[in-house]
Amino acid sequence: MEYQISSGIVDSYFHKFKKILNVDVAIVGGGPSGLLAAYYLAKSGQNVVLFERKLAPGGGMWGGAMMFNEIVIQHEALPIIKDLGIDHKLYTDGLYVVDSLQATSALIYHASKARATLMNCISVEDVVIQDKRVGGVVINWAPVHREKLHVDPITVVSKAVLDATGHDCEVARILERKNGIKLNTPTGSVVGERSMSVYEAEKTTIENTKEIFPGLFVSGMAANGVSGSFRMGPIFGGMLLSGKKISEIILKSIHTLV
Ligand code: 48F
Repeated sequence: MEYQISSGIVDSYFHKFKKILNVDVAIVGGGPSGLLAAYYLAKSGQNVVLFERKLAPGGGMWGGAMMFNEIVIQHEALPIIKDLGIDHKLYTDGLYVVDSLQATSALIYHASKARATLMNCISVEDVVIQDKRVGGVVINWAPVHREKLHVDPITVVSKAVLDATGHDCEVARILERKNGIKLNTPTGSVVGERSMSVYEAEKTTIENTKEIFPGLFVSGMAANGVSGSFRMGPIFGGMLLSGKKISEIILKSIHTLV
């Protein structure tokens, strides 16, 4: 019995790992925008992997606001909430309140059920450059980074990479720092996020959701971060709409590659 349990896990894990070494889309970061992009892309038949360095994907959605486990969604994002079967209550003026634990677990469940492969405890530390475009990611165990162990990584190739790393815009920063290239942002570099301005931030999150370098796409707070827009705190409609928008942009881009 002990042997079967261990070998079942090892066989199944490495089968899964092999499948994600060459994918259509590699998503970095399991916050709301990354998870929703994973859901829509997988649903439309793409081979998708999402890497999250923490034990649980979900990013900043679990914690609501100051650990009050409720979040707010504006009416524009209601079709997505309904699509995922998440309970919602109208509070005022087109703003709905949602239980943050139910919303986050629904995003994880639906992405996984649509057959996106979710890989936790893995950090993306670099990108692959092929033919002057981003063609994949370089990964390692998150504890290897935390312990600063000198261990070489593994490479995953993909047709598209999505930076959904939130406030830190980690993938875009690595690409820029290591390669001296120009990004499709107002300054050509990662501008960095500005202070709180909810209305403006929700609007620009969607506007800034785009391809910023051939093969590298941004969504969610990373989209606002690279283009120097504002933060918005515990309202999540922009994150969801950004995740949906980037899935459509990536799909189009993959079709033009073929
Ligand atoms: O920050 P996060 O939730 O991303 P998001 O989709 O949503 C932002 C909101 O949660 C909130 C907000 C809006 O209301 O302001 O902050 O933009 O999730 C990003 C995830 O990426 C993981 C990180 O642990 C988090 O769960 N992550 C970041 N860098 C890496 C990474 C990396 N290099 N490799 C793997 N995971």
